[in-house]
Amino acid sequence: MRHTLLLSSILATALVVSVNAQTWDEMTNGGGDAGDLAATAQMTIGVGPLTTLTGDNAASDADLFLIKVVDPALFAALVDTNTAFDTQMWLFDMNGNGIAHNDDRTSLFSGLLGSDVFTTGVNTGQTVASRLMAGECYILGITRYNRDPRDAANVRIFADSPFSGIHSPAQGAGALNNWLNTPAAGGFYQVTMRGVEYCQVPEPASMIALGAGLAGVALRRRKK
Ligand SMILES: [Ca+2]
Ligand SMILES: [Ca+2]
Ligand SMILES: [Ca+2]
Repeated sequence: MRHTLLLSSILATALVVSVNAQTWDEMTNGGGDAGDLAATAQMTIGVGPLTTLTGDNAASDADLFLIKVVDPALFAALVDTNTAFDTQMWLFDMNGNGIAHNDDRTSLFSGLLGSDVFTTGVNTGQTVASRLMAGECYILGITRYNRDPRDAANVRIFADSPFSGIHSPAQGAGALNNWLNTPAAGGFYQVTMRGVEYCQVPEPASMIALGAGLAGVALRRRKK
């Protein structure tokens, strides 16, 4: 009985730690480069709100992450000004179909809000929120200017300008297939988000394994 209580409290502690972290780093949490295409997008795993995303932009890189939008109206993804380069931001569905793009929101840093109204493309005049469903996972991508996504026919998925525009997909554009242009490495980037959670909640088995690991630590400490 005491063991059950101990394990329960450890699991509760592990959950609280996960909720408080609220961050995802491409290397620390993801273990390496976030993929450049829909099939290799990096899964974010955790419990509760995901508020900060960090990573490293290599030469000719695109970093795609799977995130869950839980509140389309509140949705925000804003590149922080501590980022080292001229960013571009991309939002795709799970199959790589374009949803939204911005290049320069604040100075050269990108950002998208649920309340933004599209200024180009097939959804001109609609809000970004109207293209999102609560509880669905989407692909959020970061590239350095001017690495741009194209479909299998090498058609640009979004308009390239104006740079301040909120772009929806171009008429007839297909899903993400390749990236155009080859910028030098950009380095560190950070994105602050609202209305977003981790795409995947940890498996119960891994939570129990984590609890068991912590229990082992607790037992070893008690023996001293
Ligand atoms: Ca990448
Ligand atoms: Ca930019
Ligand atoms: Ca561009």
